[in-house]
Amino acid sequence: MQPDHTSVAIVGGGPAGLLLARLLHRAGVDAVVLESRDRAYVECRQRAGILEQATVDALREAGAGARMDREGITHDGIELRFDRRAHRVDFPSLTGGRRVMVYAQTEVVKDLVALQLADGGPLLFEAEVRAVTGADTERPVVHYRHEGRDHTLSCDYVVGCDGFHGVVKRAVPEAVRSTYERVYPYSWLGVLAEAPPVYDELIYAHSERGFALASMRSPSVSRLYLQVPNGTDPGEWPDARIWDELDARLAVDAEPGWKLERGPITAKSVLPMRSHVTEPMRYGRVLLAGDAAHIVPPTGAKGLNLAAADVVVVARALTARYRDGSTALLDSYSDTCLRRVWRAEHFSYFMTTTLHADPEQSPFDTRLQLSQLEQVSNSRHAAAELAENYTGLPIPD
Ligand code: RFL
Ligand code: PHB
Repeated sequence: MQPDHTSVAIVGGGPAGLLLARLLHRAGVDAVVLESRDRAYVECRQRAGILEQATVDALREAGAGARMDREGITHDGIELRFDRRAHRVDFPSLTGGRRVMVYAQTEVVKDLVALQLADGGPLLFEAEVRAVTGADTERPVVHYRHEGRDHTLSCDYVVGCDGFHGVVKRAVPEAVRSTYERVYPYSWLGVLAEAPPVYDELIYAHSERGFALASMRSPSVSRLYLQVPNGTDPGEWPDARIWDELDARLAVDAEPGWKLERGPITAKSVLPMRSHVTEPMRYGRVLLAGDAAHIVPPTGAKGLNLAAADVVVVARALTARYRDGSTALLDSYSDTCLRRVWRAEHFSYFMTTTLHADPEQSPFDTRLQLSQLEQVSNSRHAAAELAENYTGLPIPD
């Protein structure tokens, strides 16, 4: 049965849309989630891996904390490698006790889908939203296609959680919509490998050969990334070339002959790097959240966390609206989120441009990067700034 009316229509069943659905369900607000892809696709899309404390708290509040608390791995820092040296940034001592958790986006999505389906919460897969009309009226309408037929869903509010290529942002008229964008001159080759993680925390490496990141999914699965030129075909990177390049970019003088433990590579993909913000994040009865409104390059591990923070703010605003008729939080939604979004945009840009080798880069630029990384190693203030941004700012009340 396709519902034809609800209080809140949520477009997109990624982490933002699913988390919002659970938070609204807990607050007793009706919502329907429309997701264009099928369940298996949504659950297996390989993306982010690091959760900030505020995201962990939101998942617990949504009732989705049980498996995360059992299987997630708490990390107290990251290692920076540059100039063939390693420097660890210790989060708790620099931030008054903050940490991050390694728990993959695939698992977050699986947990949220299972919860939503377990109590019959409306979640339609393969329901592709084509347009939203009436954004500036009291009864916006979502037009979607499901099982070969066109349908409409009328509602009080539409929340566009439909990612960067989503359609909901088109409901904001061009005359009021501003976009800000930067495209980076490099991409990441991301691989999953059945090999134990290199180290018990993440390693972010600057090298003249380009950036490398060693992350993990579990005690036996590594997630590894290499900077590659835009337009790279993953076929140009046979497994041995990937391992050799990781060895070279992660090498430090203190451990001569050090090599990663190799294992079968089970997935390979290339991801372009882009920063993008759409403003405002609300127009009339339409709100944008997560990648639908902003994306960051993944170097700061912020994408999923920003999406979670947005929907926490949306959920509070809609809960207040349905509980006591107050629209104050809806009115301030865009400004509240954009302040946090721009901080994360800056941090992601900083991490990206400090750690990657721009193809146009001069030796002067490389010296500046190394000086910046030295500063993080030598100055408690610089390290604390990095740690504070990496572990994430609190979500404002
Ligand atoms: P998502 O996850 O893109 O979910 C949007 C959902 O909307 C659906 N959709 C529609 N549904 C109905 N009708 C339509 N017309 C629709 N159009 C789209 C889509 O099928 C999808 O299910 O956005 P959300 O929920 O805002 O979550 C954001 C995060 O997914 C994202 O910020 C991060 O994954 C970004 N990101 C990474 N972040 C990190 O912090 N670390 C990473 O390593 C990392 N890797 C990545 C990433 C993003 C990637 N993308 C988007 C290309 C790797 C990739 C490949
Ligand atoms: C990941 O584990 O996929 C990951 C971790 C940290 C990042 C980006 C990606 O900055």
